[in-house]
Amino acid sequence: DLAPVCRALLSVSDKTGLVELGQALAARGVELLSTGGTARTLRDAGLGVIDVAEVTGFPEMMDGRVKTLHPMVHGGLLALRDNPDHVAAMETHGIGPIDLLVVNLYPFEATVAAGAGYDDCIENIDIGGPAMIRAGAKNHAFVNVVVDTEDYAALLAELDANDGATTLAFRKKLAQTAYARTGAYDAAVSTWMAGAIGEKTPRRRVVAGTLAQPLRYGENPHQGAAFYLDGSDRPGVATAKQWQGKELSYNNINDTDAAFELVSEFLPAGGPACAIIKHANPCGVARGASLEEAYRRAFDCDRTSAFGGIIALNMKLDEPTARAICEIFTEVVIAPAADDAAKEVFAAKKNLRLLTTGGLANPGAAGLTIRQVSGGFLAQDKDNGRITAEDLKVVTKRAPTEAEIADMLFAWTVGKHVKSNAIVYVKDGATVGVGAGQMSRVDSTRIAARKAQDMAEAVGLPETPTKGSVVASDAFFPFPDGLLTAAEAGATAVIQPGGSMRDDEVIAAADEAGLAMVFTGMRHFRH
Ligand code: 93A
Repeated sequence: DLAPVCRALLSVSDKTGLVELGQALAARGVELLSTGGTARTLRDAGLGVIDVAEVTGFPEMMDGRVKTLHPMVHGGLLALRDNPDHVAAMETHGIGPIDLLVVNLYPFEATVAAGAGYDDCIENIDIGGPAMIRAGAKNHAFVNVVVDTEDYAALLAELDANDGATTLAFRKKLAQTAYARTGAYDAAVSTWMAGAIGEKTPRRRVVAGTLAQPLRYGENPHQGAAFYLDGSDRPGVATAKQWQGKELSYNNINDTDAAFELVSEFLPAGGPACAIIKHANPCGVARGASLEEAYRRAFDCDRTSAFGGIIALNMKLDEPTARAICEIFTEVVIAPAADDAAKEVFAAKKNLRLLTTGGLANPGAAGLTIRQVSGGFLAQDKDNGRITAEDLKVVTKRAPTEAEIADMLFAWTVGKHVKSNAIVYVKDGATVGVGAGQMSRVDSTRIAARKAQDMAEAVGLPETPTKGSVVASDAFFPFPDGLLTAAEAGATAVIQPGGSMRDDEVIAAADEAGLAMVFTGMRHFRH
């Protein structure tokens, strides 16, 4: 199953390592064919190259849209060398076999990511490249297809190990990688087009990504894992710049994403905000007069859980905040930016990772969330639902105060980012108790209140922080018990979707307890 490599076609947009590869192939006696810019680069390095135009008998035309789309190329890639008919066809038409195809595509994803206009993106959809890749990969019985500059070294090693040939196993591996590339490429085009035409819920979607980074392990050390990019350029963990610290782990990436998506709900115009995440749930979220204060108030919600947490900030990290963060062990800090003094403070903490994103994510933007189930995937629109004070419907005798409304909206927004059943107590723009991921709503209500009480005792507060708080519930209270638990803990106002069969009972209980309650008409399950 060894196939010798005698003739190669090179056509690459990313010229990294091209000259070295061309030299290495030439040194092994391989004939080089190439397209315009690639041929020029090779020739400039003193290598002998045959232009594809010479092979096809056609010039590259239509701004390069048609350069390799020709039977002289595709016949050379697709012909079965052991099929007499194919061999006869090659002889009749003077088609020479192509044993090695080195292609990397027009940088469509990078063009989109750079914010290019519609026409520019269209022009960067490679047609001839994927056609050749798919042809060569189909014919991996004879043809080697290299689509990644990182595979050049492996190719040369393979040639050296097999006296200028490659094994079938090697070519199969290359073919598998090749189809992954063309699949992801078209997925990126389709995803971009959906956005460009404003199609929020396309009937057909492709879920594909390009490998960004193999991870050391997954959620647990015995699980393999990798990080893929979907080609969208929204600020976040996927596009952030890491300034220091070791590589992010699977769990770090997951938690950092949760932290940044949450803090992005709070625009800088509304003042500094900070979210601290543990196991994908917030254990403290707060606004403050300064960023440092926002951090300290978020930290005070649950100091125990905040240890080893992930911190997201909604504005540029400054030195005082950096110093405050360094008082305990933190895994990751993510912010739109960081000033030099803050970076200097962090530099002393070698294990702390600092990520900057260049901006906040837009929580109102459309997107797709995907979850795997055995045998398939579930895909849904991202939960980008947001409400304002105008959406609130007061259902109790007592109407909430302005301050209660502000806190209720804050609690509601945090609750959207807490795993269901989610209960969030908030006072003065800071969470004071978070109940997450319980199977019963009343348990979440109790746990959040108890954690607040534990915190008060640990730091010696005179009363429980939930006294005078508001409480948000991500879905309706099915019975009055959860609401009464919140009232007992000292909450004075409640925000919830409403819509239970027993809303009347729940409203009556709220009135009885002197609570103000509003319905949002929107639910924020997050499982
Ligand atoms: O415009 S294309 O879709 N038409 C083609 O026939 C074609 N053949 C190769 N683009 C085509 N290519 C692409 O050109 C390759 O995939 C590669 O990315 C690029 C290399 O062009 P150059 O050698 O001129 O730099």
